[in-house]
Amino acid sequence: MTEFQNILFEKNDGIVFITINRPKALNALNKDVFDEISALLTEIAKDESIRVVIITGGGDKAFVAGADIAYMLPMSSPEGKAWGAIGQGVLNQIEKLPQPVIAAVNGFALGGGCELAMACDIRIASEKAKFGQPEVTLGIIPGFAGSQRLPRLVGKGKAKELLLTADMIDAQEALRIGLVNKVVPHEELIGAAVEMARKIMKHGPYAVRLCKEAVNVGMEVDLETGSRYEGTLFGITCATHDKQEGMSAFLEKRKPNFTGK
Ligand code: DAK
Repeated sequence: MTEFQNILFEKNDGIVFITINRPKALNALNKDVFDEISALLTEIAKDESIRVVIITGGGDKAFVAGADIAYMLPMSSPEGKAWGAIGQGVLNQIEKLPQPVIAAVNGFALGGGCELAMACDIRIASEKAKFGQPEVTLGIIPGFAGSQRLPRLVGKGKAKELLLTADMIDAQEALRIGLVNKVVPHEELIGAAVEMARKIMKHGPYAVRLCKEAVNVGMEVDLETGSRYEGTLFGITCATHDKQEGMSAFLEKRKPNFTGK
């Protein structure tokens, strides 16, 4: 894969680690960062040997402290709209990636950083992590769908409170309101993300992909339409080798050997 300036990536045993790496600016997001993440995700989506992606932040302070404020300061209205489309596009790419994506939130996840974490399938937070949508303190509103994903995760009332007060919350509060799945000691963060990745990787890769898709699609439509969609995907799994293997293994009291076919 290509060399990058703003992100690091490493592939190990079916897991790809992406590190947003601009620690001097607390990993703030600009177009270059998004272009690099997008190019890497395009490659990852095509690579069936990659089973889970883990995203974290470089340095010891931040996951991502937001969109880059210096980059946004001179933006005109059309430029701001275009910038929003770039960020939303990459976050949608994360959400729709065939493989599950885990955010390992190692510090500040503010503004665009919180939005990035919310686009991931699962969020594991270090006990040092802090979350917030401080856009209104800058005279703007979220632009990478934070006003849309936050209420879907924590409910309308809590989302409005966080968006309107710009309060920064700690990892335990994020856990309490359902913004993160798990909080772990800081030094155990990557280990916890890998442990969860390995748990997912034990299962049929194709089934895992379709499960992610069923939830993503179902959350945006009514229950009946979502259930019908789930039924279609279930039907597809019935045609797979992995379904034969998984069910035979259960009946034969052995571990399944899934191939993703
Ligand atoms: N952008 C640029 N630089 C940042 C940054 C950011 N978001 N956050 C931190 N930095 C830089 C600081 O300027 C500082 O740089 P130097 O002065 O060393 O050159 C360096 O990182 C270290 O930061 P601090 O010195 O401030 O570190 P502290 O530990 O004192 O404070 C902090 C950490 C995270 C509490 C603080 O840095 C902070 O409040 N940062 C800003 C957080 C923030 O407001 N984030 C939200 C950004 S707004 C849209 C599209 C996108 C968005 C909105 C609309 N449209 C298209 C409509 C998204 C908006 C955002 O994300």
